Order: sequence, then C-alpha cells, then structure tokens
Amino acid sequence: MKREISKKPGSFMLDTRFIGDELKALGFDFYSGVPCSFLKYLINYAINHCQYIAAANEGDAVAVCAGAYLGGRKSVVLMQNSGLTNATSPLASLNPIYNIPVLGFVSLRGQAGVKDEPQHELMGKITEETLTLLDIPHARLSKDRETALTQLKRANQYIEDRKSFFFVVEKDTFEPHELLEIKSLKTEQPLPSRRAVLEALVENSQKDWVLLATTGYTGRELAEVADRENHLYMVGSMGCVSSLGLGLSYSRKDIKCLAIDGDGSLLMRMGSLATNAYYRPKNLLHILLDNGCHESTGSQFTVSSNLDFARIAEGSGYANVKSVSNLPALIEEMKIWDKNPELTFLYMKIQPGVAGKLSRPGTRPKDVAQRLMKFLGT
Ligand SMILES: Cc1ncc(C[n+]2csc(CCOP(=O)(O)OP(=O)(O)O)c2C)c(N)n1
Repeated sequence: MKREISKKPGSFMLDTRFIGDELKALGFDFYSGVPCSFLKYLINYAINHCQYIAAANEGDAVAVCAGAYLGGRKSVVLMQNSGLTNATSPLASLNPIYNIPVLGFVSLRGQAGVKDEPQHELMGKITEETLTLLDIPHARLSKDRETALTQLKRANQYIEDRKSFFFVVEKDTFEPHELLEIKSLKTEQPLPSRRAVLEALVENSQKDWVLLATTGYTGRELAEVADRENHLYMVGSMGCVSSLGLGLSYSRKDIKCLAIDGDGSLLMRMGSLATNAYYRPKNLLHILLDNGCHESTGSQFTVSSNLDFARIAEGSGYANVKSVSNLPALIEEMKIWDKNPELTFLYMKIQPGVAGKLSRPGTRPKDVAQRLMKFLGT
C-alpha cells in the first residue's frame, strides 16, 4: 500500500514512518544521536521502533554506531549541525581508518535564506563543506518521497562499500511522528517548574552576581523572566556553561557567579565537573536543573534517571554539594553560599514544561556579552 505524502501547498514533507521503515528494510535498525528539533520525528521513530542510544554528545554517538557496526549492525547517527563539530574527532580518526561506515543525518540549522538564530549562522554555511573536508559523501535529503527513496538506496550502497554517507536535513523535512512513551522523572512530591526556579534565582540573587544560563529553554526562559546586564544566555556551545563560569569566577575573585545547567547539557561535557572541582573557585555556584530530558529539542529522554549527579559532583571534588527539592530550600542554600562562599553544586529536579511558546532573547549574543563586560567593568 502506498502511503500519502502530506501536500501542504508548495511544500513536501517525508512520511517519517515510511522513511524509517525503508531504512529498516535496508538493514538500518540501530540508531544513536543527540537531538535536534529538525530531526525530532526521526528520533521518535528510532526510539519507538528500533534500538536508540541517547548519547551524551555527538562524538560519542558516532563511536556508539561504530561499535554497533563491529557487532554486525548497520547504524545511523543523528545530530544537529552544531554537533558535527563535536563529532569530527571520531569521524576523522575512527570511522575512516578502521573502514567502519556510518549513515548520518545532520540537520541544516542556519540554512541560507531561512530565518534562524545567530548561533547557527556559521555552521549553516559550512556544514556541507565540513563533510566534504572530512571526506564524507553527502546529499541534501529530498522532501519528495520517491527521490528520497532513491537517495536512501544510494546511501546504502556507500555503507555496503564501507564508506560513510551523510544526509543533510533541511527544516520541515519530516512529518510528525509521536513518541509512544514519554519517560519522566519519578518523584514523590510535585516538582517546581523551570520558570519558578529561575524567578527564585533572579529574585534572590544580589545585584552584583552574574547569572549564566545554559543552551535552549533555560537561557530563553531566563531572558523572559528578566533580561538584565548581569545575565548571559548561552545560545550555542551546549554543555559549556559551567566552564564559562569557571573562567569568569577564577579570573574575577571579586564577583559571584551562578552557572545554571541542564541535565542534557552537563552530560554532554561532564568532564567539566572534574576541572571545576580541581580549581574550585569559591565564587562559583553551579546549579543543575534536571528535568530528565532534552526538552528544548522535543523532550527526548536523557540518561539522567539512571545517575546521581550530586554524587558525581562530590566524587569530582566539589567543596559543597546539596540536593534541594523545593524553592525555600534552594533560596536557603543560596544564602549559605553567599555568606560562606565555596565551590558549590546544587542539584534540583524540575518539572518539564513551559507555559506557552518561549520567546528568544531579544538582545543579540554579542550585545549580551558587551553589556556584561561593561557591568563587570572589564
Ligand atoms: C552540540 C549541540 N548538540 C545539540 C544541540 C541542540 N540542543 C539545544 S538545547 C538541547 C537540549 C538541552 O538539554 P538540557 O540541558 O537537558 O536542557 P532542556 O532542554 O531540558 O531545558 C539540545 C540537544 C546543540 N545546541 N548543540
């Protein structure tokens, strides 16, 4: 039976189930990746109908796929083009030298002529060039089903010949395909929302503290709660917020700095915990808001439900580690840190969810940085 492609006037989209099933028929039933909203439905298909490994970062995802290939599986790696930079190490020095191919789907955020955010502008221009430099054959995935089918078969031939192949995926390529099961964090008490936590952080911070917020909804929501000169919203460079905080607090002992992290973000660069703890700036308060998912890109689960971030921070050597479950406890810990500063990790589970569509920070990243430097008297 032929499935219909959606026919919005002037636009085609691919039936995600159809593409996933065709890939499966070609033998691709093992996936790993880090989410991007452009690939959300293909990820949902992989989670629903195949084996999907939610990797901490895109480089790990490539390596997971390479391992699966050694184990006899044809594997697919899914990533945002911002994550292609994370993946270049194994793509350059694992797959080609061992003749281990991987089929990739990389989103094209920042495509020329398509409105997008500043953090995607450069990668939008160089995604295909990067693949070319990595010596990986690639093609834009067609939104026309028959053409896409021919492309999949061609890509499969590359994999059969033990050569990697990547599809570059434009916005609105895949039709909706919903997750069958949404995993959520299990708790006895109701959890606070990210918004409530951010409001509490803003209200209970001293005027001279600096607030840094991680990539995705956290930064966007902080900017909605209050757009201030002492705030910095990390829009790209996922996972780097506490390292930014380390550099700032280490170089400026006269200020206090809050780094507000997410579980997906911290997982992406968990090694930063060890570095932060080794240098242990007293004036850094690292707060992890754990909602168990990559909410910003479609609420795909992270592996956070299986791990104890507080113990990992403790084991890394953080001077002070606390888990809090409600806003009064959070505020109390902020006061303690203010009075007796020492490198602190505050862990808090939060409820996924935003009230309505979040806006994007109205101030451009370079202006955010400039006004923060002015605030710091730099
Ligand atoms: C290197 C890289 N890979 C993927 C993304 C896409 N991305 C943006 S935000 C986000 C999820 C962040 O998850 P988490 O830190 O748990 O915060 P939440 O979205 O749940 O608020 C992802 C995957 C990105 N920006 N950069």
